[in-house]
Amino acid sequence: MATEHEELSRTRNKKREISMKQNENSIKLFKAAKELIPGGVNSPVRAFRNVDGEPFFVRRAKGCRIEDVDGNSMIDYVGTWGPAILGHAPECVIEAVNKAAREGVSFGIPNPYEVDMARLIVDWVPSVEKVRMVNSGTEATMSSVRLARGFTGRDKVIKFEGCYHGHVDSLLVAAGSGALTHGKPDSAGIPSAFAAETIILPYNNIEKVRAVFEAMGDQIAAVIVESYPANAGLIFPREGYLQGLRDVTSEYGAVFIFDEVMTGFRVAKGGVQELEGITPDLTAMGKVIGGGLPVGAFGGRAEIMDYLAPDGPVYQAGTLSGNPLAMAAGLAQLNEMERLDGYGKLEQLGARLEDGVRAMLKRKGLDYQFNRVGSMFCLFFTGQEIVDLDSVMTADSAAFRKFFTSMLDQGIYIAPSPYETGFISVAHGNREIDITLEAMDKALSVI
Ligand code: HOZ
Repeated sequence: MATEHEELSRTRNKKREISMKQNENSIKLFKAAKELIPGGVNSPVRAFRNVDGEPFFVRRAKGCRIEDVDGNSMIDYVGTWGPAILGHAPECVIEAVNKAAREGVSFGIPNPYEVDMARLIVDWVPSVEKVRMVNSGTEATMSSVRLARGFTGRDKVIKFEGCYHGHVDSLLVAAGSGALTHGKPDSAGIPSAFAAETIILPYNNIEKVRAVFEAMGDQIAAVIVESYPANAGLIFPREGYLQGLRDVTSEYGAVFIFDEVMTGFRVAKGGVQELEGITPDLTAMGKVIGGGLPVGAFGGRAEIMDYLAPDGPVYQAGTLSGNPLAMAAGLAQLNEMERLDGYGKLEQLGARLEDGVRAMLKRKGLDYQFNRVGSMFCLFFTGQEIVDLDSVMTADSAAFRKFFTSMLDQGIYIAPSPYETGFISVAHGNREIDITLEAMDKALSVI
């Protein structure tokens, strides 16, 4: 018997057959994938469940466009979930990876690219004095938390509702991103003893953080926060909130961890900490620094980083960490961003999109919220001011679904979830932004 989801997918695919050129190759691949891969995907939010559909499969991607296996071409605002800041497959990254690969694809022995990458991160990210490379954002946050615990000799960690720090056991509680999208913000499989060490608080409420520190400050190893939460839409901190977190952690000797996996090297060279003038103790990084290859990093005060093995007692390791291809790809991407004044261009494109969206909402008499910083943006289908997860959850998810479907049918790909952030790349241009605004105008008329 067909599940409700399969019924909905069928209806949606029928609609797509009419409006898109064709999608039978994607349908065939997804059928095969579902027999071999849980849910047919290697990361849940890709499954299109929240938009009553089935994913398309990509054949190639170049610049700001992706092309699926049926030949449909789309303007892409997912950008491989953030890394593709120069657009897809930029020549500089292809050349760097090719050149590195000819010398060897993995050594498991120190290589010169690692030193160049470490130097670049230390130069660009204000709070980082030493850095260790890993393979994903999840590894970066997981290792940061372990290091904070080892450094302080304490166990408890404060995290905030709707913040997503990858699929780390102790952080997969009240989480955003795919966990929220699929209605599983508290994953099964996390021992209750682990979850008990995580204190969950609402975002943007400094009084609650202070109250917890006053009650048990000597047990708290760390406060971890997404610098700008970007896995429950895109939320901004209230005036003074981040400084408040900095102050209270300093006062009680807890480690302040900034998760800049999404925002690092994206909103500015030095991430949110550069924009806001905040100095965390540790920073988790990923996405853009890998140039599209699997990379993460965590870094911060030398005194804390030196607690890592082999110098210190906190163990952390990885066969592929500092992989030469990944380092070469990331270095090429970041250097090209600098050469092109990429951040200036992204701000111009982001402002064009924002101006267009705001004018459109006004014209249509809609009070929806639109948040943007540089090339990151999110439209919330609610009139409530967005300050925390509760306000995010007031958004109309049925309206988002219709909006998403209409955008896709018009050849614009945004993330298939209302809880993800959109990304503009340097490969987008005014033309693409204007096409997108026209599509949004139509999509907002059908919801
Ligand atoms: N964690 C990513 C969204 N914030 C999704 C990763 C993926 O599905 O590729």
